[in-house]
Order: sequence, then C-alpha cells, then structure tokens
Amino acid sequence: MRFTRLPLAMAALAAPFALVSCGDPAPLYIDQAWVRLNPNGQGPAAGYMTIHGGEQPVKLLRVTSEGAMRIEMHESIEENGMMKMKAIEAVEIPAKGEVKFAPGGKHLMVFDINPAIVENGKMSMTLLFSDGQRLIVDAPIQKGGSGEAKDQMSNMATPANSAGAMGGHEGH
Ligand SMILES: [Cu+2]
Repeated sequence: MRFTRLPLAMAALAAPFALVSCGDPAPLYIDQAWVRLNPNGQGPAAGYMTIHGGEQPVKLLRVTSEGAMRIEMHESIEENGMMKMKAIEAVEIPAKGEVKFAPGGKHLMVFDINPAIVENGKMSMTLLFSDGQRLIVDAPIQKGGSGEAKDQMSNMATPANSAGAMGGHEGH
C-alpha cells in the first residue's frame, strides 16, 4: 500500500505546471459569474457570467445548482420597443469565442434560491456542455438594489401577457 502514495503525490505536484505550459489547448472556462436577487424580494433571481470557448465549439446545455430548485436559460429580446423574454434550449459557444450572459441579454433565471446560500453570499453552479464537460463556477450573490441593476429594471417594460409559462419573471 505504501507504494501507491508516491505516484499520487507526484501527480499533485505536476498539475500546476501542466496548466501553464506552452502549447496547451485553450480551455473552456467561465468567469465574471454573479447572481442578482430579485429586487422585488419575491420571484426568481438572475444569473450572469461570461463563457470562454475552448478549442472546439460546444453547446451549453444546462445549468444546475444545489442552491436552487431550477435554473433556466433565457434571452431578453426587444420587440416593437418592448423587452421580452424567451427560454433558450442551448447556447452555442464558438471555439475560442466569448459568450456573455449579461443584464438585458442572455441570462439565467434562478428559481427558488435557497435562503441559506443567500446568507452565505455565493451560489455554486454546474454547467453541462455538449461534449460532456461539466464546469463548476462560484457566483457571488448581489442582494439587489444597486444603481445599475435598478436602472436596468426600470427601463424594461414587460407586457403582462408575455410572461406566459415563464410567470413571475420580469425585468431580467
Ligand atoms: Cu428571464
């Protein structure tokens, strides 16, 4: 048994160097993830992030979190001067490209966020991609009411009848 310890230790030491060596393929990764609680107190929170494509194009298929009942991918679109939402099934991430989930565009709709993780200040999300990769990202939780977020909200006039099956979700 004692002989198994050494190779494991060496592998652990080697890992940091592998990450920075030249010629490594560009990794698929996520940064600038954050969650904004619904300013109305009730209703779904919104999640944002930037996804950086790797060597191959992939699709983001699903986002999950143990801190929420359900996460949907949505897109805000302007139609006849009105902001509307639609659910999106998958998001293409071009090779070495960049896809932003940001206020006014693509966003995550986070349903029934666990109050305990809100208290904790961050939500861990798992992103599932079409090539089988699963990436985990920690998103700090912003408790809402900040200037920019509020402006965004007030500029959005969502007609009541556009909510449809995505009820209770305005202004993301
Ligand atoms: Cu939405």
